[in-house]
Amino acid sequence: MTDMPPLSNLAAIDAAHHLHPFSDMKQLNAKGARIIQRAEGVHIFDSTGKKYLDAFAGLWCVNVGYGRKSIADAAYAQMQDLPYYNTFFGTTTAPAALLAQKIASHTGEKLKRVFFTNSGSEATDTWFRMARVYWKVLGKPEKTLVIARKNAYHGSTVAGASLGGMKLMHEQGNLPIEGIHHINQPYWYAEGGDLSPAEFGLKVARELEAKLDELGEECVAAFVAEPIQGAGGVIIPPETYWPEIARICKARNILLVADEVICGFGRLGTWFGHQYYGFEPDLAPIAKGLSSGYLPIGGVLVSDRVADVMVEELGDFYHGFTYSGHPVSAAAALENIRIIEEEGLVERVRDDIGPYFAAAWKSLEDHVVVGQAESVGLIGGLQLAADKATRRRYAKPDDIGTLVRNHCIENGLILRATGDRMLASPALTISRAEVDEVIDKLRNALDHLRDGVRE
Ligand code: PXG
Repeated sequence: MTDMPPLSNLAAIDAAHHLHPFSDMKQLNAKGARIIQRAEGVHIFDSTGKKYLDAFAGLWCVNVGYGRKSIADAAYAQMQDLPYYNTFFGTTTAPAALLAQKIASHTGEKLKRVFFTNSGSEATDTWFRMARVYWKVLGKPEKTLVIARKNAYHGSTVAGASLGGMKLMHEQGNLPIEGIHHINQPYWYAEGGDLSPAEFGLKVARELEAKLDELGEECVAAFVAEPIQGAGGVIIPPETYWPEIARICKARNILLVADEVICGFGRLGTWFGHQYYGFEPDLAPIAKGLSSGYLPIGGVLVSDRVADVMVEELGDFYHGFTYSGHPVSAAAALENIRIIEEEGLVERVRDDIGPYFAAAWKSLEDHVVVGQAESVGLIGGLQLAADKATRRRYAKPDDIGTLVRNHCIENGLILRATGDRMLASPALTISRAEVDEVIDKLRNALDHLRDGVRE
């Protein structure tokens, strides 16, 4: 960039003018934001030159790693040819059409169409409207309610925050909006009591059935869940959970929506999270790994069941964004997917680096402050515990997670904490040596917790 003010001034400029998402601005301004300047592979560098291993792939999104010149080149070339045109009113562009085709080549038999958005949140709002429209066209306009889960994350728009199960978000802005109901999450460690994980998986899945009985399935449009909850703490459901959910949705005739924003594009060692768990959603929002975050783009995968009704019977769907299918974002996403294919990154996660990461992550379970270390592919959740034997948790979970996270950051490792769970979600390109470094640094932070915290 030309005309950059000295870096020393940037934090002050930022504090004066920039309001950040999910941040206590008073605290942040007092401290000054860390300025991230450049990145390469799995590493980011701040303005002091400090290097960090980013085991979180930005925000669960940089699946192909940083510094991919070919994605920059694809965007640059597209910007010179056609920087923008819309996909409303009878037009399309080559990148948008080809990207839709490319995505459909990885989705299995029934999810053959895509509606483009700019983000996961917009994808949430999009499927939410689609689901209601679908039932209305089928002559069931009363099927409008949506069942979601506590502690889920589906974005920050009004529908996204409402469908999400985050209490703190609901308290800001009088949410959830009407027509949304939440059931419990499959978080065995904290909520499973004396049940085995398998028993607990069935029990929470059957809460969907009970909720349908209570609301009347003739009033319910859909159930939505992340295959693995991300922001909620990498909550990996027991194996019994998804088959039962899929069975109930089918038996009770409601749409099943899989939020693939984090699980999509290779993270679980499959192209999509529902493929890992072996079920078929009717709708599936995507974003993040679709472009590895190089440019904003998201979308909704639409099954034939829903798409056929929308295409053949609806007429206009009065919905869309100026930048739906933006040609430059689409060109970047196409190149991103080409890289995933060419380098076999999905297979690498399934057969090679995923199993390596799983063993390394699991090894942390021998640590006295760790209750459970679980992972699938390259997503890991580490439960901190005050007492392993009884699954007793620390009294102030947020403080504990923050303490471990801050220690990691000081040591040059970026991980995320949700309460007392440490979360990892590195680029699919991470090497074995880099996985070892993540584990060493995290273990060091766990030692710090063990040595420093008196209950
Ligand atoms: N669904 C899921 C499952 C997500 O994880 C969204 C939808 C919304 O996507 P957009 O592109 O609108 O942000 C997300 C986003 C965190 C964190 O702290 C997670 C997300 C976003 C910001 C922070 O873990 N996930």
